[in-house]
Amino acid sequence: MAKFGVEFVPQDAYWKTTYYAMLAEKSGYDYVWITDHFNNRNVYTSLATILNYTDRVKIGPGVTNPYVLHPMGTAQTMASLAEIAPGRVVCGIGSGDKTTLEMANIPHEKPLATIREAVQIIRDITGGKRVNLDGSIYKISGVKLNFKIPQPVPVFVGAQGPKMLSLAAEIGDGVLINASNPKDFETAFASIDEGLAKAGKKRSDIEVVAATAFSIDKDLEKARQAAVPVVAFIVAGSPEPLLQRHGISVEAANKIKDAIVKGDWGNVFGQVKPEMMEAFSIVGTPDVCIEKIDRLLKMGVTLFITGSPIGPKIHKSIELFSKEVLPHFRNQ
Ligand code: F42
Repeated sequence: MAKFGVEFVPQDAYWKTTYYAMLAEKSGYDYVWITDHFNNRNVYTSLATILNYTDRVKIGPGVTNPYVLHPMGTAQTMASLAEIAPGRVVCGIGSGDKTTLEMANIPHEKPLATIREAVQIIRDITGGKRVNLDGSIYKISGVKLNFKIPQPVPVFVGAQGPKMLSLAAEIGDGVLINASNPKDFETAFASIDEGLAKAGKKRSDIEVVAATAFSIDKDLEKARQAAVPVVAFIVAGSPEPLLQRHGISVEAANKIKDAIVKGDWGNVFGQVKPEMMEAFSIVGTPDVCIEKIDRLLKMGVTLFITGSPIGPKIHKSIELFSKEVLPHFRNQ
């Protein structure tokens, strides 16, 4: 049966994100993911608070990165969280937000090898092993936690590019794909299958996660308006081949980027075209959302995430999703 997750950006005070997470658990979601960006609240503080106020839902960073926090630190934090809530903690890790890393003058070198070794370190340390690694990135000797958790924390790898997608499938317990349109999943599955073949794994050995830009409301226009700023940022930050895949010109993307930089939001709203919304979000009434989610699940997505903005009012959209979308898939 398909699983469902929700992603929160901890841009609000901790109690608000915790309240949303409690609501998501009550509404029947299986996973809560908290994004990790320096300018927002700390992801692990948010996760610890949420764990104390929830009982069932699985939670994790979606996603942290090995450049700002060394994977030993990530492993120690994940193990500590797993002690609070055994079996409910998962670790999402990706190569990180280039802009922030540049601002901190942290070299973003060799992301593939860095992620490969980081995943091994997190898995081994949370699995209670003494870690000795003479890697091309990390050299670690004799590191071990002096407390134990029942099982290693599952590691999901956030990936967009073909090589990272392949690596994520090869080494991860799950692949977290930031995309909303079937075309992107078609391309992603080719890389995922390559990675699985390398590791001698099957599709059923991993979770394939669609981390979508999602907005639901009974009023289609309200759902759309809520998603426009998110789609604008995605278009502005997308590489050319991705824009090309969706028939969006670089000039159109640059116009949006310029308007964002100038803070000219009236212009941003004017420049975000229907084809951009279609390419980079799932937006609509419950019926429309069901149809689009169904399509991704039929392609092989096993965990669907309703990501930012979720809807014009987060709590109302979670309730609407729970009442009118989730039952459709739970009763199948
Ligand atoms: N990033 C955040 O900072 N915070 C978040 O909360 C977050 C959430 C999130 C959720 C899902 C998801 O899929 C991604 C998410 N991200 C988040 C973004 C993530 O951190 C990455 O920025 C994003 O996934 C883009 O990275 P990528 O997977 O496309 O990989 C990059 C590095 C890439 O260019 N990959 C290429 C590819 O084909 O996959 C390979 C690049 C390559 O070959 N590099 C060489 C190497 O050896 O690694 C050489 C590079 C060198 O050093 O010169």
